[in-house]
Amino acid sequence: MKKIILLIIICSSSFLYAQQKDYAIQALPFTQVMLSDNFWLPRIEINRTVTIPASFERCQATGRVNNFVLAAQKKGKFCTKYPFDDTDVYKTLEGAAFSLAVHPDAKLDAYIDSLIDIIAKAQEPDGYLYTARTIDPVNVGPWLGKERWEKERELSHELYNAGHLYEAAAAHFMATKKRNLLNVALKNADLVCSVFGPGKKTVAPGHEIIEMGLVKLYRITGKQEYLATAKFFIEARGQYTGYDKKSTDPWKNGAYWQDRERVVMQTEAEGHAVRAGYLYSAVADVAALTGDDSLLQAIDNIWNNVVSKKIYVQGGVGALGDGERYGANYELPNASAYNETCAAIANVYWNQRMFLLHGNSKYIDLLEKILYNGLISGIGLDGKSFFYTNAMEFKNNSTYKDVEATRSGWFECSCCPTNLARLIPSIPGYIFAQKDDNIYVNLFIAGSAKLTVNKVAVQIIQQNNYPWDGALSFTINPAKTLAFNLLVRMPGWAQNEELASNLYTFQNSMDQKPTIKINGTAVSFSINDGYAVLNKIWEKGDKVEVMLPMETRRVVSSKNIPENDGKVALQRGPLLYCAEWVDNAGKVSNLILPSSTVLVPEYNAGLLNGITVLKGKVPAYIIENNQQIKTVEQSFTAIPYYAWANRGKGEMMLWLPTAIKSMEILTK
Ligand code: FUB
Ligand code: ZN
Repeated sequence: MKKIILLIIICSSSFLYAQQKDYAIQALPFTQVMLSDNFWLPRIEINRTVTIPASFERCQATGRVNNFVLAAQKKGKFCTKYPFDDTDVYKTLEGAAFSLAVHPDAKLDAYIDSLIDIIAKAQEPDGYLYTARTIDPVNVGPWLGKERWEKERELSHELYNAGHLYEAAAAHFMATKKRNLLNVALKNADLVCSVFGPGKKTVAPGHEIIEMGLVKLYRITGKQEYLATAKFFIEARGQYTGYDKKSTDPWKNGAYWQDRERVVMQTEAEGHAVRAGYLYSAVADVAALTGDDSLLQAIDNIWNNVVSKKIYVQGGVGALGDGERYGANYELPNASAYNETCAAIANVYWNQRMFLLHGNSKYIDLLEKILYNGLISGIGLDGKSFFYTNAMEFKNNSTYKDVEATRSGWFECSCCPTNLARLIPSIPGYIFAQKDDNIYVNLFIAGSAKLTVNKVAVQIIQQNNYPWDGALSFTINPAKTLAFNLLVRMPGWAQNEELASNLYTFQNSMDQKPTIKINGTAVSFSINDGYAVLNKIWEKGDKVEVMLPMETRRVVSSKNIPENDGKVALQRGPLLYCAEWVDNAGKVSNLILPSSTVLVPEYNAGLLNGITVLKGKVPAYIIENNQQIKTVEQSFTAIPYYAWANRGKGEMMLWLPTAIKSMEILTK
């Protein structure tokens, strides 16, 4: 009897610990939000019915699943290319679990269980799980050391694989309450915690994500050691003595792995952009859970650096293909822009966490920009074709090998498709957040949400035609009359702020301002940290109507990016636009968009699953008989950037010149 009582106390105190410090604001889980939205619901459905099944098929067909089978048998040869190929199975499984959480599907559930069975059998008795070694530990590939963890700092991805396993396990446990994958993850995490830590092995994981994964396991179990090990890995950065700190080569000075300096000393986003995004997300988690202000200060500084110097206007990060990494400040080339889809995903994770820490809408403004532009450009409208890189322009004479103009079904290194498979079903979890009796409405996605305020159930119904229309309606249905604050995000773009820095600005300021009505009556409101604060004793059926002025805006970039001089980008609401060949007489690199051009938005239900296009007349130069340069007036159509490359291969430009400055004549 005594034993039982003691056990209960231990469990509940660790649970309590987990509750002591955390994000001040909590996101409303996606399982509490039922979408009816025309923009996102079809995407989530395609993810469920096309992307996830295609992804599982590709994991099977390419040998990724077979690697686990071989590891269980301890015979054969690792049959794919990269040691992190296990993670494609984990990520797809994570997406499938999220999907299952809101869409019960016995067949999928059983398939997942069968996969988990295969994964569990590949785990070594002490918890180690990494098929690239287990299959044949004597003959390992070049990215692996002879011993476990030996090349973790550089290339082996042993802890990266573990991190994705934990993320998948946490999702699967949340969705099904089954412990089959969770037990595999916990056994692995226990091994990791027994190997790494103070007085044990130290390493700055070569590709971050284990830190975020450990935090998720900590939240589920309350086991302090998981959080401590996540913090240990973060603090291990900047400690390795083998780098040449004077070198400017990021692989020699450690910057590639965010390992040049201790995290608390870092002020700039550097190195591999996906690694960086996962690190900053984990730093936010650990700062929230431990109250470590020095960590918080570091990510605040790094965030400011990204937003003011290292991000593309469509929200992409990681400008350089060489190392898939951040460039120097203002190094944002258009012709060779890399912008890996996974980096956009990592940046969504990070910005959500920054919001949960600070409660400022600027983080959600950026999250929205990434989500509606540089992230979903990564997936074709068919749900099974993907961009690994997200170009800023594609010209017919482009010679940049990394610039993709057509999407592919899969890649040899297929991190992006499987990362999308897990991100997309979780999107409803970014819509609402709550701190006590403050309810934040962050994203304008139609549907119905269930919350609890002071123990009273509240339903919020969102209706809108966003992002095409700025008219938003919210019906508030508390179970009984109840006072709380409804904090509705007033996007920067609706208030003349393109981004929370001067990297990109709107060329002209807009006179219209957002307006709000409650039950048909216009109300005045104050804006606090970017939110309209609506304080009221709410009654069932109360209706809030928000009007966000949605004009077509021209965006200009800071003089610090000289190649954007004299060019504009087009934005309407949260969407950035681009000109694509197919709508513009087969070519776009010959178009000029003077400031006098009037652009008219026009909704076209039959185009690209329904989009608002921008139409106008522009000058285009054409060359006649290889002798004459002529300027003609031509119809111009711009489409949302995310929708390009769904109608064949051809030119695309996001930044458009406003005048002809000079012209190159072909000399051969
Ligand atoms: O290294 C694992 C993944 O492969 C990275 O996150 C991607 O950038 C790709 O290199
Ligand atoms: Zn990727």
